[in-house]
Amino acid sequence: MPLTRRRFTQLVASSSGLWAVSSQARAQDRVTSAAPSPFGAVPSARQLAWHDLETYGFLHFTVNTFTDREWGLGDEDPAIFNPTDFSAEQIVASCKAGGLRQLIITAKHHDGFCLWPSRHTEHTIAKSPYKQGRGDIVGEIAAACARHGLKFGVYVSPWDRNNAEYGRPGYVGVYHGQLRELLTQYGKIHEVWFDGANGGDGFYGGARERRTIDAAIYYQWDKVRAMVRELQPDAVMFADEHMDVRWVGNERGVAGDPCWPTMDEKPFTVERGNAGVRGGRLWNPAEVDVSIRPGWFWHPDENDKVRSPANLMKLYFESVGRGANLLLNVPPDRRGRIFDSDAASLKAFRDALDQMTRHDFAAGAKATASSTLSPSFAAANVLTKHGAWAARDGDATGAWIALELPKPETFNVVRLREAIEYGVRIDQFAFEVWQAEAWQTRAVHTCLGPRRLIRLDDPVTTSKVRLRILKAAASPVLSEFSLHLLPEMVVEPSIDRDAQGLVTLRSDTPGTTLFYTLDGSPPGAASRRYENPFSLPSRGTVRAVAVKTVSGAQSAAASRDFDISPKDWHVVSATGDVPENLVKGGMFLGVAGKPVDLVIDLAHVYEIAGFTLKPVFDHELQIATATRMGPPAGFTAWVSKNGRDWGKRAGQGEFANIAANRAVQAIRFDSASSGRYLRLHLPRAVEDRPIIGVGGIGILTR
Ligand code: FUL
Repeated sequence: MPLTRRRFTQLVASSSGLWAVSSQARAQDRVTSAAPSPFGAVPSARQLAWHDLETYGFLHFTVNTFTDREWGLGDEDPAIFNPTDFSAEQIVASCKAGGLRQLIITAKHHDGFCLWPSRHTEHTIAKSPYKQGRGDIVGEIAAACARHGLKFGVYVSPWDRNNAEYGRPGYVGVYHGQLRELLTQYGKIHEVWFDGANGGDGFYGGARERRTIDAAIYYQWDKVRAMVRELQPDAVMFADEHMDVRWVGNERGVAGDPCWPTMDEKPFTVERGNAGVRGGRLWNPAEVDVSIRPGWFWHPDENDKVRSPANLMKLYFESVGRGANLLLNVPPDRRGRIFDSDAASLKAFRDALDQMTRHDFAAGAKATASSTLSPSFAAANVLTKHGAWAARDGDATGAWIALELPKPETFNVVRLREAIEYGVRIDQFAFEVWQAEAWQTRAVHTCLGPRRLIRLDDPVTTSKVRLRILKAAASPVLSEFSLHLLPEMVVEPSIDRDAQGLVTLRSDTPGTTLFYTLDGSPPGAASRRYENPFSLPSRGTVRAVAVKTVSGAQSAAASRDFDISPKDWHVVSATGDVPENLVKGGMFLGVAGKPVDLVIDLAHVYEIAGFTLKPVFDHELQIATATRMGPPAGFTAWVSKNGRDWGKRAGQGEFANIAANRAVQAIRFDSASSGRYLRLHLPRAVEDRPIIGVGGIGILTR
């Protein structure tokens, strides 16, 4: 409850004994400061502090950075971990310049390699050449965060593909011990990140086998929770479910709309993680984890695939703007620094955001409302940093608050926040502007919650705005209603090619013209203008920009490398439904409980360096199929000239992180083989789902 000025004077006066408060004054005071009663679930103090972070960073850094993998196997030689020019200062300063308020480092990823000298395993930085084995990257990052005023957190993977005892009782003590080291040796920790990826193949001290565990039981979460609470009481814990902060259900950077901060006790599904549960008993808000690059770790061939400032802004509105927090991964490179283009993009995104928030056009407005609970909860509080407007009890659906600005202003972003310490009260609302002598609705949304940012397609000029509550479970309590102008930012176009080899460019930004190049040169308004889909059956790189027709504002360049198109290909055999979909696009589903074997005739002989596999998204399926279907966990591949003689296999491996991140997987063989036929054996789906689903196969000839 906000402390009003009057209450404050009273407290000072009575505590100093100078002024006896009369009973009449006390009764009066109860009326002026009457507070709303909380509705439903409310956040804990640590969750409230977490909500204020809005945007923070992930640092994915380990042996994978040097092996070019997304998931290490656990058999990596620590000697490969050797950043040549590591600088915690550069990493933290770049993240701070990008407005990230906390950094979470992968202290240990699934490969088991510890970035600090853990006493519970030999597989650590102490065995690496970095600082002759005397380095401690967790410590260096923690110290740099403290210097720069950023909060600090740790990711410590429960799944450990290195440890010989993994899957047996012995490892659990190791894991708890490692966690204890992290919680006691590095000062204050504000978030502990428990990754849901669990079990499966690993090195496991040389056993090289598949081990399965029941994650809900094996790690003894009750003990883990108690340890974190005892040693770091202000830290929030992240996990898919049943911790302080939940997973949003995808790694694409998109929260549901709505994205309720509450959940119930039913089992987690990606849909429920994405949308939350209205009226759920638990305060369990969503964190949106996404990388600034296609992968979580730094890969040299993704240096031209860094998200642009406009793309980051889109992510921001689709995560933070829907009340979630954005956990943006910025992976250090092999030097041990944030790569230039990642740092530059992040900084440009933040500069635009700062430019937007710096000025609030609602400042100085006159606020009126359908009702006010008490003077302490006056409508004008929505214009200040503290306090809130509360409507009278019973004034819920149909309540409104209006702002009359000192003069007409032009804006394109509206920021709204419920005072969540009183719960989520608003189900649905409309934002209206006064124009042509009438209220006009500009946006309608379900869920206001911790934060709602409305981004209007075009700036609007007006001197009166209104928020109308279309449905509420309790009288609204609103802590912010502000108006801003986001500088124009044009998102780069998307570039897609269909099975016939036709390339389509698309822009989400209305009023843009698209331009492209095919020779690798930077595209601009003088490049070829995109009118219709064009044919690109063979290999090529398409680079494209969107240019706003009226203002001339230009997007960053989008770039896509295409290999041979599947136009002339043919599926010789495949165990499952609609084999041709493997090359023509669409969905291929295997037979329940069976591996998938498939052979593709590529029509010509190519030097085959690898292949691509497009996963199917669960939301593309009927719910019943989605829970039974999963992308393949791994593969064995062969190449043949005639489709009969296959020789030795061209490659074998896993599709790293395919369950959570449904991006196209690009698999490169150790060496290229010349052939016309590609054969794949896909033994099982992830998470032991019965049916294997595939959204398409491609080849890599470079
Ligand atoms: C996933 C992991 O498997 C990825 O490698 C990455 O760390 C991501 C943040 O979480 O579950």
